[in-house]
Amino acid sequence: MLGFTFENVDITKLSPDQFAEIRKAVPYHGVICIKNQELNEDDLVLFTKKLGIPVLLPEALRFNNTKKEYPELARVSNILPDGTLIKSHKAAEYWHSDGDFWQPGQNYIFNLLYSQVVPVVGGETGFADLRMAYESLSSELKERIEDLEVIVCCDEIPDFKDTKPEDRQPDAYHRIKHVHAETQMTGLYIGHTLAKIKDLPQAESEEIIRQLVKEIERPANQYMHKWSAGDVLIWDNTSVMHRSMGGYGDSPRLLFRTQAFMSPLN
Ligand SMILES: O=C(O)CCC(=O)C(=O)O
Ligand SMILES: [Fe+2]
Repeated sequence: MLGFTFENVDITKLSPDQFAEIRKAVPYHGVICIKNQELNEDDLVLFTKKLGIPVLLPEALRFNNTKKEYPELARVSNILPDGTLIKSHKAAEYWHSDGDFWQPGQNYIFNLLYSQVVPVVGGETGFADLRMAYESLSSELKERIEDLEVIVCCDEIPDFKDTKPEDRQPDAYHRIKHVHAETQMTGLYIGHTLAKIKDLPQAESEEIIRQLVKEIERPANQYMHKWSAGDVLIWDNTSVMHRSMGGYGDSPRLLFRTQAFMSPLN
């Protein structure tokens, strides 16, 4: 169920049926890969606009994308636009859902990540299926989390450290038991591994999150994507969590990312 690969398609020249097939596959498979694409910035933005409403993140969260004409793009890379390598670069090496800081419903966000430079070692992106993680909970734990909510606070998200106060969103409360509006599948939703549970003492909140993360980290619930140049990955941040698996040392790695606010299909 987790992951699906499309080959022999060009995302700049999809028929309406091909586009619909790809769009529909994302929430069910959690993450899909489209191989061998050759895309420029305009292609990435155009395709993202077909998916939904592009997310415009504060400048600090676009990382080193300095191109003002493409505010939809983030540069996920250890190479600066001028070619300089950022030594010992580390980012996103913890399980999270992008867009968890948006309010419930608004957090139905697809990510698109396009690979241009693949490191010679490491650099995989990991995915964890939140539906499989929910299914693997004990019945006691399912019952325990039934009505619980996580609190996602921008101040606790590492990427927000360089943003301005006005870039921060109000705290978002999300039900941990998440029924997907489009697939009707039930999954876990915790946003990120340091999120706190509403109305619970710190120690109890941490203990429940620890038990949930144990299921998310079960290898049987995961897929590790080994990048090839030209891969486009699209994932649903409410069906899967993701993280960089790191391990690329100072080997160059360059990916471009866009995000789209999605509306459930009828
Ligand atoms: O670098 C990666 O593998 C993942 C980065 C990430 O978390 C993202 O693009 O949202
Ligand atoms: Fe991310």
